[in-house]
Amino acid sequence: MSPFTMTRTLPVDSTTAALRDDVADGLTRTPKRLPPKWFYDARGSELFEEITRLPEYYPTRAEREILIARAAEIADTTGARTLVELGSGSSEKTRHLIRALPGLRVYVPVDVSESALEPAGRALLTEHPELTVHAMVADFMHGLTLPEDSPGPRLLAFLGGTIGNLLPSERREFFTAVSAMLAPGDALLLGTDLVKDEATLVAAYDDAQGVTAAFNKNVLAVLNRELGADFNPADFDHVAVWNAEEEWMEMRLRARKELTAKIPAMDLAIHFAAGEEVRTEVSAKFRKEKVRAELAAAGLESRRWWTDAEGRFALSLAVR
Ligand code: AVJ
Repeated sequence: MSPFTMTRTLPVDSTTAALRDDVADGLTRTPKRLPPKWFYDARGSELFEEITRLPEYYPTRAEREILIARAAEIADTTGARTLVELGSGSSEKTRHLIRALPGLRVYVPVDVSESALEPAGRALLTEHPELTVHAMVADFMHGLTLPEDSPGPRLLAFLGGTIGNLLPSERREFFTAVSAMLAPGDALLLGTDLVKDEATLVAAYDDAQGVTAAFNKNVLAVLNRELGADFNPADFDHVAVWNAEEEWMEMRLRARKELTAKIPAMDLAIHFAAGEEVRTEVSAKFRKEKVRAELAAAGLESRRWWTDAEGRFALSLAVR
């Protein structure tokens, strides 16, 4: 069998349908909101890569620091023969993990973007010809089944702090789904950004160069291209605020004037009052006890908690 296979459980045309649903629901309610997954077209993914290199955006560097320091411990604790990575993207950080896992046989990168999976999977095979790569084009929130060839013990990695993009109810669903996917003895490696001072958080989501502003406004370009909408990104300001009650960062787009955007593909006109905002992302920040409790509620027992030297970001290792 080929060491590289690609399975798609996400229908090719599901993207526009899901986008329409999210727009129909999110832009017709008050206050307006859109799910953050729509940032990541080719341009948005590029902008996010740029964000990870910004001086203000610490999570990527902090998580890499932990992964490098703890890769051997993760390998010892899990003895993983299969590594499943959700939202694998370019698989850059995973390389540290893969190098440290001597018993690893199968790597299963899962992403909604086929264009990210193909080159990343092939590049990994060049470095690790002993691996079998089963790439999966799937939405991990909806019916992800692991490939038959995924020998235990399995390690499922969800890195980057992307768990923070889910609302609390979605998080519960996610942990339950993950737990159901794992067999006893399998493990979850989870990256979570941590609660810290407001100034550091706001700077990370409102950088001086305006890369995050461009990333945020890119969702309007996605709506224009995919649905024929007529948003002018220049009509909106990028807003990043710390919600202290919910302990999450919010990104919003604020209309600079009263305007109506037309979405002909949906026979829809969206009115914005001057100053009206649409929430485009929540990025939750965590504390140790909350992570532990949420994992436990899904039947996942926390075994390790590691942070970077500055205590900004954490990796949790939990077993089923
Ligand atoms: C990729 C979801 C972890 O929430 O920090 C970066 C996305 N948003 N800057 C995050 C993001 C604004 C990022 N995640």
